[in-house]
Amino acid sequence: MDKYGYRFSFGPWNIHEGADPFGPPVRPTWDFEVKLSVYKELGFDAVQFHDDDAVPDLNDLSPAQIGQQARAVRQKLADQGLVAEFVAPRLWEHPKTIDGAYTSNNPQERSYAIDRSKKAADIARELGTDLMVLWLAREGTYMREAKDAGRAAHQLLEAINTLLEYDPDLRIAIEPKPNEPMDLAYIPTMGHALALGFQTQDPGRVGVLMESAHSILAGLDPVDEISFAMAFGKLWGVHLNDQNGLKFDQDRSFGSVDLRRAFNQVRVLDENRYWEVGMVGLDVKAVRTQPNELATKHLRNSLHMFLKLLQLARSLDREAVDELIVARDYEELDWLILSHLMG
Ligand code: 3MF
Ligand code: MG
Repeated sequence: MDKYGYRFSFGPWNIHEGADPFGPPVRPTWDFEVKLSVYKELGFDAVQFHDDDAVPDLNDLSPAQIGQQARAVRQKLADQGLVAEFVAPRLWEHPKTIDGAYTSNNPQERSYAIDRSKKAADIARELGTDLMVLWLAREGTYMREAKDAGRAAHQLLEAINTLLEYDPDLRIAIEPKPNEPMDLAYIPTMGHALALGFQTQDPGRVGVLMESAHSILAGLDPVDEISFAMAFGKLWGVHLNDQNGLKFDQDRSFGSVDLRRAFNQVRVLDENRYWEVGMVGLDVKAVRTQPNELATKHLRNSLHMFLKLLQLARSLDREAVDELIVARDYEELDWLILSHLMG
């Protein structure tokens, strides 16, 4: 399979059990080792981690034990010819993160969040990656009056500065999302994430990760979110997927809802030489109805979709596009793109 220099990744959570808020799991849990064994055959190169995907129950372990377990995972990756792309601190499940993590109203809970994030940075180092992804899951409110958004911005800034200081090699990519689990999140879009990054004490080490579904949930076009971040050299990761309108976060297979939107995401990534700066992460989940033994096809489909759309992006008649732009014949441009996609 020719991947044109692109590297692909997903996280262990992308082979999942199909639970939703109204029903229990419908598929058994795959052992981590079994998950690792399918990456290569599906065409993937790298693994994304939450800190506890790599080191389960890390809150109960000493730094030495955490280091030891992370090194063992690194060996398992190497055995499969894989590498780690990033580590994300899981700051949304523990009881101490119920009111947010860095923006909790309780100072002990805020310091728990920082300590946990430092452990995630240690794990990243042991796994051989310098990249931390921050999905700020519970940094927001259900009740607007419960927190102060301005204070929260400073708490987030302080937390990121603390991590940058803690590990001078660490790069941080903020993954914005407007809602779910919170009603309203403090860092909902690329613009918010970039603004926060530029305010830190070392802006060169803070970038963003764009997830298609998250942009769509914010009422934005992931294509422009990608371009905006890449205009400033800040797109260090993507979570490509798809989303049918403004609902819960669906994590549908890439391109399965809106082919043209997916085409344009690939087109702008490629025009900006994304393969030189980051991996193509596919944050997709199999729909709940998918039988267990067939529950990796969403990953296969998403990767193949990317590569097919890449060919279409590269075979687009750019001269014809430019001429239509000059003539302002956007209706003909519309037809050219649709015809190109339909083949
Ligand atoms: C939530 C997400 C998360 C993040 C992951 C890494 C479970 O909507 O997209 O996936 O991507 O936690 O930051
Ligand atoms: Mg994601």
